[in-house]
Amino acid sequence: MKISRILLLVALLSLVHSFIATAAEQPSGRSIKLGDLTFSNHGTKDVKGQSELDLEADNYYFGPTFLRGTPGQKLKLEIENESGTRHNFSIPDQHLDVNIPPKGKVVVEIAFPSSGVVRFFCKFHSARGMNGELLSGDAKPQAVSPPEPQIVRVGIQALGRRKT
Ligand SMILES: [Cu+2]
Repeated sequence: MKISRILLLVALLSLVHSFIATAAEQPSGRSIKLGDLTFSNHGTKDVKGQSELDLEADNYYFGPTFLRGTPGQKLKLEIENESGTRHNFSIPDQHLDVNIPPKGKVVVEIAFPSSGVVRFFCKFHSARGMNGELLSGDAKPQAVSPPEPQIVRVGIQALGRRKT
């Protein structure tokens, strides 16, 4: 009788413990792996209906890391570099490759894809997890497949390289 009660207690405790462990893994700031790439995860932000967003660039992440918008939505990003390190914001398909000087700020305009996800990254620190994604509609963060040949060019070249 006593032993079974102890066993029950042990079982309960381990259940509680695993629950706490799972909950503790949820906050942002953890790295997640999508395909071959590591993403320093500093959260997901829903920007549907917004035209502007402040994005933080720091060592070595973008915050928020994942932006959720509607298919085709355009968004002006004010990217502020909080660090003393030079960073970069690149989306090759959208002709974006902009350096962000230490403690500096740049403004770029991005477009959400018609479906799925588009990756953005710092070309200097992508290998250290400085990656993020634009998520269209209900798309989940996912590994990005190699560029598809049928990608439609969005006419935002002129807006992409605005200098401050
Ligand atoms: Cu960087």
